[in-house]
Amino acid sequence: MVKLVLVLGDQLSPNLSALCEADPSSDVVVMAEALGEAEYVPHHPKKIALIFAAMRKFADRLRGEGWTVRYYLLDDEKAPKTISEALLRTAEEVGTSEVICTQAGEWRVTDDLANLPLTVTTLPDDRFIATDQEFQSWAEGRKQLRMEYFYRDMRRKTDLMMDGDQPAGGQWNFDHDNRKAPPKEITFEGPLRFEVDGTVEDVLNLVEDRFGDNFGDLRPFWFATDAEQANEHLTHWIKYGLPQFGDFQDAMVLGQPHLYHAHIGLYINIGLLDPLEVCQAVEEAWKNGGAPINAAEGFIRQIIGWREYVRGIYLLEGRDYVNRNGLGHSRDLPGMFWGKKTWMACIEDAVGQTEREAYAHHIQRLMVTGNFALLAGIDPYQVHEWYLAVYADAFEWVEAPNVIGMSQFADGGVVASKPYVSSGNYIDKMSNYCKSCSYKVKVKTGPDACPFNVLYWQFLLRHEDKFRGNPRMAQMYRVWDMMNEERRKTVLSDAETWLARMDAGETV
Ligand code: FAD
Ligand code: DLZ
Ligand code: SF4
Repeated sequence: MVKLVLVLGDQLSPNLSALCEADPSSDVVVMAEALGEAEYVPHHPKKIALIFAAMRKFADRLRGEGWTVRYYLLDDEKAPKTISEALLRTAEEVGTSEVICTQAGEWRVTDDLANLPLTVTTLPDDRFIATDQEFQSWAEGRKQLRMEYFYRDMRRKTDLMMDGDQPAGGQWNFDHDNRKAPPKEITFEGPLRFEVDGTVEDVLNLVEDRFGDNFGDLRPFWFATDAEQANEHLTHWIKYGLPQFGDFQDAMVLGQPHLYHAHIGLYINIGLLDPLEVCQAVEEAWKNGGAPINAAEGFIRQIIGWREYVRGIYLLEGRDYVNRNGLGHSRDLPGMFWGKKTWMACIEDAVGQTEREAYAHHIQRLMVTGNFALLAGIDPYQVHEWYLAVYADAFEWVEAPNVIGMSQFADGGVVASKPYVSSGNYIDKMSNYCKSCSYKVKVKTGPDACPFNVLYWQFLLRHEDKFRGNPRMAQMYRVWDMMNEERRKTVLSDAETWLARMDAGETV
């Protein structure tokens, strides 16, 4: 019997397990631009355009390789609204009931496929380095699931940057070299930008028409949309960005969205680049003297460590993970996350570039927008939906553990051993934002005080029962305990006043 081979918008890899299992001479590939996928959160228009353009080009590539592809265009009058509908319709047309798919990246899609009245064979997604079973066995019986130990296993498994069974350079982790303050001069001009071709232009017109009101600028659109371009992008970054990637990994510079970051998550996550091959290319550059060890190790750790680890957590923790709210936060996400004016230079820059580029780098996501949402006590589900919508690389399996776990501590400490919170000091040390801010980072109370300064203490006090006993937070509570009573009262009332103004919709 003919089989349908489902290829989802983030499965655009020629060696996808479902494609490897099928027969191009008889089986039919199904791809669908589905409104349901485009609308389950209000995705950034650049993200939708990236996925649709890359899907169209991948379908052409498969046809060129001899596959029969049933591709549903979103603007077809009778376009199916969901992936399930596309499969059911094609099954009827072709006269089959058999579907092969590769495990989807989201529980939502996995469940939809499992509920189809068709025979669906699901294959593992072997584009990941760790199998589901490997992660489960690693996690079993451990009290704490710390990424660092998992990462070492992945180094051994891939043999990346290893000297026999020992890490190259005698250390597993060179993170202490990767926290330099922002550079005065930036020598990397940023990611390669690609010309809009006919396929991309068609998609841009469609996205403009159907999703033009979503938060985010569609144009100028310059992303890579096929494997060839993504590889060009990678080669360019390895040559010009990687050498300084490690040093300035945690730095933030006003008006510089990418610094030395790879801008590669979006391409890996939809299958245009293979994570292991990307790491091998980086290792090669290091071996040839094209990058220092702290840059190469730091980058490889993000991919075979963090990226694999968060996927393992997503699968392990199950469907309910995105609803966790361990700190009981319930404030609504304020307008400044959707571009409303704020006087906070750091938030304005991080949100502004998110609006323009569907991108922010890790420290902006964690220590600016994430830190703010956590300190302000925003409902973590709303924070989760925001991150899932606005970043071009956001898919729930990777976004949720980063947001619900690492950033919002809503999972009660599965991912992080303590909340990632800081006062304005950290942002001042790692960026040049505070120099141009209307607030004063050195001022601790009063109308000019940096909001992070007062919200930080209010957060610690709000959750004293949970965190005072955490040895990694003891120092913070000691500082609070040493503050005089009058000062403490002022800090707390300033925090309340500021939050009330924000909740009332004032520009803060
Ligand atoms: P680089 O800094 O150049 O890093 C290289 C690669 O390492 C990334 O492309 C990514 O594949 C991987 N990586 C680095 N850190 C992580 C991490 N914590 N988890 C998983 N992979 C990692 N990453 C996503 O891919 N999708 C998301 O939706 C996403 N949401 C995030 C939300 C929050 C609150 C935080 C704190 C982090 C999030 N991350 C997410 C992780 C990380 O911020 C992005 O992968 C990174 O910023 C992408 O930019 P880049 O490709 O320039 O990364
Ligand atoms: C994110 C996304 C979007 C916007 N559109 C589509 C689409 O039209 N068709 C499709 O197959 N996939 C799309 N995707 C990616 C899916 O949402 C993704 O496969 C699931 O979220 C699982 O990771
Ligand atoms: Fe952000 Fe505070 Fe610095 Fe302003 S002063 S940029 S609000 S950290």
